[in-house]
Amino acid sequence: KKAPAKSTAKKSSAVNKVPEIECTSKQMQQAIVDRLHKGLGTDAEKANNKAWWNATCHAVNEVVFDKLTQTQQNHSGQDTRSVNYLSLEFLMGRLLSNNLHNLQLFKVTEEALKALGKDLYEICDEEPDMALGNGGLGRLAACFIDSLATLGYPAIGYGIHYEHGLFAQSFQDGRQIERPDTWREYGNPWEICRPESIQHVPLYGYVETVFDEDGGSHKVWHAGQKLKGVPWDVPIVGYGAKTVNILRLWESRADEAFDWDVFNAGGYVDAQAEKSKAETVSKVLYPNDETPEGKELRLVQQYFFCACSVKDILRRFKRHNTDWTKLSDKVAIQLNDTHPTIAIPELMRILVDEERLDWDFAWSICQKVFAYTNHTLLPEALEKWSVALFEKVLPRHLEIIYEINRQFMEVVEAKWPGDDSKKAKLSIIEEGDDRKVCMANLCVVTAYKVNGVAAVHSELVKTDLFPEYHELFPTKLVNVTNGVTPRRWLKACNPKLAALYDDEVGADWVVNLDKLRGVLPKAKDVALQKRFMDIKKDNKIELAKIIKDLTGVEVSADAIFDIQIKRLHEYKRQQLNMMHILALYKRLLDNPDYDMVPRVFIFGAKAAPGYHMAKQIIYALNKIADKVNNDERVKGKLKVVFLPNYRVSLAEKLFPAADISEQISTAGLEASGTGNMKFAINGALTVGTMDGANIEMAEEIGAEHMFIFGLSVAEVKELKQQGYNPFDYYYNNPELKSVLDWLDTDYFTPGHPGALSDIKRSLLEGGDEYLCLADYASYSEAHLKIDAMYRDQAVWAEKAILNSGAMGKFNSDRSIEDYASTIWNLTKHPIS
Ligand code: B1H
Ligand code: IMP
Repeated sequence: KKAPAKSTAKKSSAVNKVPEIECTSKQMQQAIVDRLHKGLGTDAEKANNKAWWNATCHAVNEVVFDKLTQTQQNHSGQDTRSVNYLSLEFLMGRLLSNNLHNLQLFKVTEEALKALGKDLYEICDEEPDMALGNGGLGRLAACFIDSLATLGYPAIGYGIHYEHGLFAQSFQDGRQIERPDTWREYGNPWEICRPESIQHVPLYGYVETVFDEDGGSHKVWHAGQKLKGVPWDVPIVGYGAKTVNILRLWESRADEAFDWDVFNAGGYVDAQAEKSKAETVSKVLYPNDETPEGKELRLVQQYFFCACSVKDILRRFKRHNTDWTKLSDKVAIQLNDTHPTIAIPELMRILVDEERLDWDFAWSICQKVFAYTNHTLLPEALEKWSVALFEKVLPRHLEIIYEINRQFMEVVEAKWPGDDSKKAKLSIIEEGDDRKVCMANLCVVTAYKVNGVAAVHSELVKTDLFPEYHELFPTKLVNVTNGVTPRRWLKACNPKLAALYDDEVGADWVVNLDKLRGVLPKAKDVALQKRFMDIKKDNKIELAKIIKDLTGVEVSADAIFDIQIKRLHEYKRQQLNMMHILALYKRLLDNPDYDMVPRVFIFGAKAAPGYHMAKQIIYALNKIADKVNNDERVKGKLKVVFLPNYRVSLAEKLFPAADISEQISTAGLEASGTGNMKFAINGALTVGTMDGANIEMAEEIGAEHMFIFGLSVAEVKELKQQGYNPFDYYYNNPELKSVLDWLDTDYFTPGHPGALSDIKRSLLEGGDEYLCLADYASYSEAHLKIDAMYRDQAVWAEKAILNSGAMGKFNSDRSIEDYASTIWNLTKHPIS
């Protein structure tokens, strides 16, 4: 047995503990009705739920804006050091319920709406998700800004104000259909437009060398196009509502100054075309999780938002400072993956070309300002831009990168004299027919710290991804394990379990998740187990209704709810889950009395629109679901549902209702995972590989309380080195063989034999890159253990409590404290 307080994580001390907003239910009623009347020009009789939602948000904003102003005045007045979190993605989800919880106004508002004949939960369901992100990376950014505000750190999130977030997904005959997301079609109450802080962004054009009178020279970039960046601020309310930080999102518009030229030349229509071209820059989020698009528009998006953000940061700095040596005292810029890398040469350009600082001085500043988080080892995810494209879009930045690289190659030469292979590997410019700029290399060369997102990932960053850089800069590469905010992912999404924890360990677990350890010694307590399992059952009943609504499939809350929700990617191995489902189905058909605890397999996943195999797997799962769910021979023991349009708001209904969490990536490929944490906090047991944060979860929880299976990172490497042959497993495991052969028939796709064959082909002739066959037997065995354990509800309840209670480390407050102390050197500025 594990000793209890095993977490070595530092305690996070939130500064915002005491609720201080005085607001009675009557006052809230009044504020909401007022907003209906005076803000929306309607009344309680006419208003639909959307209007009630809008009015409630505006009523809440009256409190939020006040706190926002206080915080911003305080930070600005004290000229505090702040962190600037640059991210192309912020997957915020809905804000009403979360803001109410963080303001500690949820109960009051619930009562107020009840008195007005409305249900707060229904009103919250009206809110469209703010889906400005793809998956884990974007949601992590959202959890981090929640924690930064909760802990009282001065921080700004910078991103893009996409008109369309991640596409909405539906299914047609089992195939994924993408539709544009329209989160702000009718406006959004949470954002404030700030035309007073507009920025101007040059693009394209050419670079001129201007010779100075003193014999020196400097560069002038003559832009071919100019964009205007309009900032929209979303207030980020910390728990306890003392600190309200901002998320600043840039929207692109045509620059009027530029348009006028065309207009005056008689080109009114051309000017309109320019305008709409400018607006496409922030039009849509690229939907490729893990596989960046090398398209011009994406590079323009990246530069546009970095240029706006860097200028905004410098504008604030210059309000109080003239001494550039102070920039790194006041400003930390965190690059969320390589997507905002272009901020580095942009800062250099401004310092050298515009502020006319000496190159070496400017470079020393840059090296103290930027830090970079790496989120993936997948080779296809490492961003590389073609030099030709760079030269066209950002000619001056390319020159700057060349100069950074030239100087860096001297460092490499000094360390490894004459070693050209080292230079080729470390160079920011990849040579070849199509020369490339390697963004990760530029980040590592510049940043003063580079972090991975879980212990194993950070080790692999040192040993496999950047070993030479690690040799060169031995203290640069560090780890900060990911975390998730317990406000959204327990308190708001699972109110019943949250209330149980309030009773058991005290309500401040919400700002100190380690407190949940208080339930560990009571894990065998029958009364606690009953409350815990009753809550789980209630949540499953709720989810069963949603499943029925969305898919028409009836599922029983007595079955094991076995859930895999995440982006569809072959490395995440939804296809392994699928193979096991087929095996169960086969067992049930071969033996009508096959003894198994009824199981509902639940999926939610979007596939990148251009990712063929991912879309095939969705299709296969939908087809298998159709067949299984309508087959009476399985006697209701097996159900498969694929919920359409997985998104944050749906995730909030799934995590609390899960018995089993599927975290089954090939070891070494999931950098961290954060869904794994959300499941466990809500009392699901994990079936998972020793990958990413699963490893640290096993350290905290005890591996014996999880269903760990499959090859380890070292074993994966060894097997690949030996030469992996999936056919060895295919021919040696008859169940596996028959399952894969099934995919060649038209059993699941009547009239279309072979419609699923390419999945089988990629697992056999294709070489099974992600080792599904190698891990299959072990996975299947883990599921037998799940089945056996579930039969003893006391044991299951005990394990569920042990999982949830041990998750303190995976609080994003702890992650932020780690960043603040090891990377940002940031101090709290509590707002009184
Ligand atoms: C993660 C991405 C990502 N890693 C490129 N990398 C993208 C890469 O649009 N793009 O081009 C988008 C996203 N996302 C995820 O980050 C990891 O796979 C997870 O394991 C990790 O938990 C998450 C947060 O660190
Ligand atoms: P993971 O890949 O299982 O770690 O999932 C990461 C987190 O990202 C999930 O917990 C969700 O909050 C979020 N997420 C993943 N995929 C999607 C998606 O397609 N839409 C919205 N959110 C997603």
